[in-house]
Amino acid sequence: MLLNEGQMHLFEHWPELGVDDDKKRGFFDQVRRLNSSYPGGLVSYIQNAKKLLAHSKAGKNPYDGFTPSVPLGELLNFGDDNFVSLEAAGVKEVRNAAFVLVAGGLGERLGYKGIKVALPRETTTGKCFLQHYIESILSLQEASCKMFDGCHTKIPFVIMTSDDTNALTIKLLESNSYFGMEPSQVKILKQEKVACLADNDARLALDPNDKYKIQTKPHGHGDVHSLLYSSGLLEQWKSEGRKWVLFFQDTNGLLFNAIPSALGVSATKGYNVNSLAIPRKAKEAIGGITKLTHVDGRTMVINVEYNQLDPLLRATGHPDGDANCETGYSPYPGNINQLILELGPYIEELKKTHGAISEFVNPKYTDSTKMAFKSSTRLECMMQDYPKTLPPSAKVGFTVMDTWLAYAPVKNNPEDAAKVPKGNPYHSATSGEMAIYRANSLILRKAGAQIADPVVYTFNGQEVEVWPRITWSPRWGLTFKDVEEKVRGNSSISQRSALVINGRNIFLEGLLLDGTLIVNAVDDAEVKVTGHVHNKGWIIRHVDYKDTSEKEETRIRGFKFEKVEQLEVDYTKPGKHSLSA
Ligand code: UGB
Repeated sequence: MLLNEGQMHLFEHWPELGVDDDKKRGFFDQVRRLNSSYPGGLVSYIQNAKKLLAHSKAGKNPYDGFTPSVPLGELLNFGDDNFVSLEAAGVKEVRNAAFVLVAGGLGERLGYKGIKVALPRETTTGKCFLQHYIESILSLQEASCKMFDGCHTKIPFVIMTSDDTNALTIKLLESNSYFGMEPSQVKILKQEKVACLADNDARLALDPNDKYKIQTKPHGHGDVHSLLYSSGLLEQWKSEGRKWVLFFQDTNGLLFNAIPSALGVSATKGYNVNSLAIPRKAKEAIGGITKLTHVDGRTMVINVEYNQLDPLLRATGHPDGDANCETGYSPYPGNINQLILELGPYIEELKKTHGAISEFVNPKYTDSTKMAFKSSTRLECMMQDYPKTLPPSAKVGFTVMDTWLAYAPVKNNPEDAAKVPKGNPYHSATSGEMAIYRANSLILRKAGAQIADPVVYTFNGQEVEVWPRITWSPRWGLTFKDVEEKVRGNSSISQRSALVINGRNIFLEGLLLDGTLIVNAVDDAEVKVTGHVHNKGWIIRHVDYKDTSEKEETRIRGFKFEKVEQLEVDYTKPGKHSLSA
């Protein structure tokens, strides 16, 4: 098979039979794995690569013949009646959902040594992203089941890992008892890397350190579709009556603020595909959701990656390319790669494609003749390209939400973040954490509490707003209505304060907080928090990212808390309690 596909070079250096035979067997083991993990096998991979490399060399634009225009979608306003009713519809529906986290990426842009889902989402509680995601899913499960007598569903949670993240992800789950989720609810699907390509003829590259091994690199998050298809999980979910599959990325600490209402949109609009989006600044490094109309009449609503949107616009009569409009934002909403797919049509589509997703190749050529590569390349694919193969009858929509509510990923290292043009988001560990406090502060404000204005600090060269450090466990404030019901009377929180709400039935009733307060309560305890809490609190200290005496998690955010004084109360017994300070 390899010889037929022009891969003779892989064997040219092989010594005669009897020499290195075990290594040769190892080579074929790897070939077998590469063959079975790609839809259509290695022959398809090599043929696809030849085609895409030829297009790349010829400078062919994948969007040739397409004209972009601004698509129509759902625009939500946090906290209004429509938002609240969509959240209720989403919570009701979530018992029929399954969640899929793509966490196979190394996070090269962030440069963090560990896995990204193990990073603290915020350092007031120190809870990591994975813990927050699992607690959010469990809270949604509980809230959804409560609406239906006798519903005991366990929402499935799939994590896609890769060789780079698999062992550490399993270790994180096992050493923390799956953060309270039943281990049987969690399924790990490991993506395989794909073969590297050495030249324009798609000759496979050998590993520079091992001539019996083909060099491999990640294929991208688009692998999630073929893995789900081949795992048999989709059919299993269908037989259990499930209706929705929700995909999300590794480090967006705000994501679950958006899930109930977005799922509500999918359910009420009957969307087969619903992409979550935010207002996007022109040139921001997130894809733009675009309507593409082909000269032959075909149309699709699809993410166009940030590096392709600008040339596409320029080539189709928009001389300014990817530019902000009068709103101060690009007219193309930003894709945050959180997708909600309707399970039935998804399965039907995957039966046709087996999960293969439209691919691309991005070789770095040595010069303009495009005859040779600086280093080997490979085919890549993205999960948001799933709609590309859908028929025009498919209902493909999107939902735009406020950025402060829905999106604050941790992708960039401090040095790169500091270079982000002013006004564009940093997407760093610093901004990711500060975004949690800002969102929680704004949500509490909307619920009627008085929250002090933020002050501006500079950490690791990034100017950020520092709001009171307010956090709560997902079971406290899953939806805006939950929060509204728990904020009663006149409560106020000063800028230097930190508040941790850890329990389901904790009510803020005329709390005046100036300092640090941590309230922990078991589920059956109903706690009224009132009165004036004043203490020295937690002081924010700067940390330089080059200071290796600090932990990497701390250095990349550029600050830490000095815990000078706090009030921490634990309610471990059921019943009514009052914290009247
Ligand atoms: N991932 C995998 O699971 N496997 C892989 O092989 C690669 C990644 P990045 P990217 O939200 O700002 C995406 O690297 O791909 C996981 C969208 O394409 O963080 O540059 C990885 O673990 C873009 O349109 O992002 O850009 C992580 O969870 C825009 O929405 C996820 O895939 C952008 O995200 C994303 O990987 C964004």
